[in-house]
Amino acid sequence: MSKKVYVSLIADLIHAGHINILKEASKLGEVTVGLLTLKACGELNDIPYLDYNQRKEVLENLSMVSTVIPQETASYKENLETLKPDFVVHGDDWLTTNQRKYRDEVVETLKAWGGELMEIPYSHNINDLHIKEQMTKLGITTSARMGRLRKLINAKPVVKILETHNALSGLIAENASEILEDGTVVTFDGMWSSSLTDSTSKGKPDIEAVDTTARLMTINEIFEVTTKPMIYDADTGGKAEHFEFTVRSLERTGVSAVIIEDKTGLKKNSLFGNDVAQTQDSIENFCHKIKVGKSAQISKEFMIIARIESLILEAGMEDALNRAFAYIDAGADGIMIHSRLKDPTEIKEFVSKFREKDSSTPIVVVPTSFNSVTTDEFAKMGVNVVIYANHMLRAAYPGMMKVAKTILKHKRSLEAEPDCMPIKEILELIPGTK
Ligand code: SPV
Ligand code: MG
Repeated sequence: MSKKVYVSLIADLIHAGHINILKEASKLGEVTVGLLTLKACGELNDIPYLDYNQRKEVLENLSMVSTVIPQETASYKENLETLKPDFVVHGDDWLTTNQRKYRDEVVETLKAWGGELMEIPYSHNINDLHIKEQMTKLGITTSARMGRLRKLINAKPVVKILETHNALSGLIAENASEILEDGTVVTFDGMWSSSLTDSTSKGKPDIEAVDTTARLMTINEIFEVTTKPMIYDADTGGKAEHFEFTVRSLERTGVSAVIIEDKTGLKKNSLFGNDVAQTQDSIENFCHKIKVGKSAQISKEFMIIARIESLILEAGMEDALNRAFAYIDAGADGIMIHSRLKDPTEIKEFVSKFREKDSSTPIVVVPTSFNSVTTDEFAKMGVNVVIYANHMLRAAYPGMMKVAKTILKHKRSLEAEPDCMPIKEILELIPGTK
């Protein structure tokens, strides 16, 4: 009887490196590919462009592959224990990456029935990451960018979004990364077009005074130099008749989601709370606006997310929950629950009560005030999207003001230099400057 061989793959872009591994694997016996599901890919922070069935179809048509089965987690353990393969075949690259823990688990698991791990020398001149980097440099299509947010929400425990108010802050959201203590590389998943920071950076108040055309100009500048998905803060969405057009314009531009808040009249920023006069819309009116938006939408991927201001305006938890379910019934694709308290208790209470009745509708939070909660904690609570809504602009302004005042004080710029980026660095910051 031929030996059983197991190969685990994402197989988004099949290249010579994969073919080499599958060829070697098929020399050992009958190959079963454990194809990572979207959730499993999310655990590895590697979200494929192609969906599961598209990837499966390619693999099933390769002569080296006998069977394709789903691998539901980044860990191989469950599939290995069911299949009990004689061999697992993998590139030797995982010895030095954050996948090392899965490798060690494979070795341990195989011991139970005397299976063997075969490691094939990694093809250094060709790998997915490099190809994906090259593709990212070429940019992204409007529809691929738009659809990406839904994929990320489905795949990842929590989606991290950073505020952007111009192309430069867009580049930060695109490129900023950090290596954590356990070796995991973390990045932001997408961008937030904030009404507060887009207005502020144009020197205007956050009262819907900057019109949609001007807001879209900012987004187009950001989209010229980035590939990540964007969530758009549309304030109240304006009149339902106008919101229809906003939805179409956002879709055409490639924005993934719009958030509208259930306020009416002259909108003021939520972080003022009841310190300024603000009125919440009726459930009926707001549901009508959601319905109009949903029927204006052309693509399947675009999302309309309803933002509930009940906690901001001290209308109570029950009102917030009633509204959430009414807005979902009207067709909202997600809920944003806002709070301006430092203490996250009311947010936690909302999420847990909401999740008792609805386990799947995405929940979005903007933890500007309740900033002690980590993204991991939000994920455990049942939150899907966390938006850091204003930090890039709030970081930039004090730096600029300090330097301006230092120049005034010293009647020259010498003393301001330590607070400025060196000229050589700014010249080389953007590739293609030379
Ligand atoms: C924004 O960023 O403009 C928002 C979030 O709407 S908040 O400022 O918290 O209201
Ligand atoms: Mg806003």
